[in-house]
Amino acid sequence: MKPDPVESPPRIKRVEFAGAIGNANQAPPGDLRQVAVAGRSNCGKSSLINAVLGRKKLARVSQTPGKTREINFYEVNGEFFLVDLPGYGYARAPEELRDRWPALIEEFLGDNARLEGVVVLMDARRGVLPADRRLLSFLAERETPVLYVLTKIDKLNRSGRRAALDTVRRDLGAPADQVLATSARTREGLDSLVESIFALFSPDPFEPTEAT
Ligand SMILES: Nc1nc2c(ncn2[C@@H]2O[C@H](COP(=O)(O)OP(=O)(O)O)[C@@H](O)[C@H]2O)c(=O)[nH]1
Ligand SMILES: [Mg+2]
Repeated sequence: MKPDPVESPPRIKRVEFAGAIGNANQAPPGDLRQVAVAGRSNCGKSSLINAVLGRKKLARVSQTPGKTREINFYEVNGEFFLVDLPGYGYARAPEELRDRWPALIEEFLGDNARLEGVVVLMDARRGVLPADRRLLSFLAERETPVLYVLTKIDKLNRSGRRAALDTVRRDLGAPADQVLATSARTREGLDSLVESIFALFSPDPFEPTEAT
């Protein structure tokens, strides 16, 4: 038997906008498996998606938070969809929209056989807020794998970072390595995030596995 080849980390090589849906009853733009990205409005979701997918303006960085109500699908390497969910919990959104977003999000996430996991973004300076808890308990009930990601970590100094990470880990009861610290601005943590996203698909579906 040949020894295992040294594995290079998975990379995002090719990204295409695949389509958008406005409600959870609409079909996704294909059968690929999905990893969704969720977070409060203004948590830095668009910036992080753009930074991770390596294309400026792929996901709109909004000057008017809370406006995006669609679910956008980005096809990555022709292998899976990164799914951009609407931001939730924006205090100044019109009431009927504010109430509808969580429903849209929960309908989409709740009954989705193609969903491999959800990346939940939280502003590092704000930590886990009630709307995040609602989403996280919803996902926990369904045993959906979750990656916890702090955003805008560049805004904190060293001790602030440690405090933010400790607080979130304690709040979530999450093991240390399940909470990632990221910055779209400095690109800190983005390689780890990409690796963690690929790791949601296990066993590795992107390499041919040899029968043993
Ligand atoms: N310092 C810093 N600011 C960020 C970062 N990511 C986003 N922002 C800022 O946070 C605000 C909201 O970002 P956006 O990506 O539109 O958030 P979204 O509403 O969650 O999509 C904008 O003013 C961004 O410039 C980051 O990593 N570092
Ligand atoms: Mg946005």
